[in-house]
Parts: sequence; C-alpha cells; structure tokens
Amino acid sequence: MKHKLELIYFKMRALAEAPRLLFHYTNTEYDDLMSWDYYDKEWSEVKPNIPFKQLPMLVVDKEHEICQSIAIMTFTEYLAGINITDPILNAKAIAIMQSAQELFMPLNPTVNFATGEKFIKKRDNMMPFLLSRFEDLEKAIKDNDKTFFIYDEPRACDFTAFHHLDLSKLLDPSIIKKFPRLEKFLDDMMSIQSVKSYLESRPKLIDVSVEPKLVIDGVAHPTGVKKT
Ligand SMILES: N[C@@H](CCC(=O)N[C@@H](CS)C(=O)NCC(=O)O)C(=O)O
Repeated sequence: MKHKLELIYFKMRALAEAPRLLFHYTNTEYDDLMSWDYYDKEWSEVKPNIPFKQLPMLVVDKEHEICQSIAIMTFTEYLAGINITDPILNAKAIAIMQSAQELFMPLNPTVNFATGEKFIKKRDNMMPFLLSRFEDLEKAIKDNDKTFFIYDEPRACDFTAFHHLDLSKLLDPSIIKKFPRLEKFLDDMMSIQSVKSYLESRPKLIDVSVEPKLVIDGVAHPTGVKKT
C-alpha cells in the first residue's frame, strides 16, 4: 500500500538528513516541507501541539504523526521492505543507530548555529566525546567485515551514521581523517548513485562558525526555525 508521506522540518542540516537520504535511497516518494509552510504558523504556535514538541515529524496519510527521527528511520526501512528480520542483526543495527544518533548533541546545533568563540569552545569541548564515539563506530564496522555496518548494502543505521560523520567534517575536517575505515564508509555511501545525487542537490550549508546559512533554491537563508 502506498502512503502519502510529508516530512516536516526547519532550515537546518540536522535530524531530517538521515530520513531524506533513506527516502532517496529507497526511492520512497515524500514531500519535504518547512514547518511554517505546512502549518502556516510560527513554530512557537505549533510546538505545543506536536506529539513530542520537536521536529522532524513524518505525517503519514494526513493522519499519523510520527516524531523522533529514529522512529521515522525504522518506519521508512520497514515501508521499503528492507527492514532487518534477523533479531540479532536488528539489535546490532539499532545499537549503531542509537550510538550514531547520540552524536546529535552537541555536534548538530554547533555546526548549524554556533559562531565565533562559542563555536571554538563547543568544538573543543566535544572533541573527546567525538573521538571516543568515532573509535567505537570504527571498531563496530571493522568487526563486522561488511561494506556497511550490517550488510553489503546500507540500512537505516548506515544513513544515521552517515549524517553525523559527514556533518563532523564541517566542525573539523581532520576528525574523520583519524578513522580511515569510517572515511571509507562515507566514500562507499557517497558512491551510491541515489545518495550521490541527493547530496549534490541538497541545500548547501555555508558560513559555518561565522553566520551559518542554508542555500535554498539559490538564496542563502539563516539557519533556524523561522521563516525568512
Ligand atoms: N530526539 C528527537 C530530537 C528532535 C530535535 O532535537 N529537534 C530540534 C531540531 S533538530 C527541534 O525541534 N528544535 C526546536 C525546538 O525544540 O523547539 C529526534 O531524534 O527527532
């Protein structure tokens, strides 16, 4: 059964990226909408009525509101028929997805919003955590002996890991270079045609650490939850 899917988010390169990548990879049709375009209201007015008061949210068939990016990822994987049926492998995939997702804070807000001295301080403070978590992820993929974290084809956990590892390059491009197996993982993901074409066409995130902006349809917009 085909569902109508509407992904609601803001102007940021953060938690909607993995769902978008997975939609493209699985050739799943969806509408990508900013919160203000979907609701025609300011986020502050909308927020109290959202199931977990945050976005992204996937609206299915104009009826079901699915919040939490991990839930959106596993739902999409299931919908596309690429869910992992082996219970052990599935548990391992969830562990990868959660461990990658924990990189969200403070990596994503720092890259999308922090500027000047604050950016430098946040970057330096999070470095031990990033290095430790990248080390864990590198060990997990090496131990597995497959192209991606679970199989030789990517699953939801790979797209979540991809997003956060890829975003780290905008925080400090030297971090990922310390982890050659993770760099190869990023290259392998980027060599998938559907992933490559999404990455080439998505809004560019520019002026990180100075005055971050997303370039949408050729216009640079400040990152954030407000319509510009
Ligand atoms: N655990 C949630 C976190 C969602 C989240 O932090 N969303 C942020 C944007 S990335 C948000 O809605 N910020 C606006 C607000 O909290 O009012 C998920 O994985 O989806």
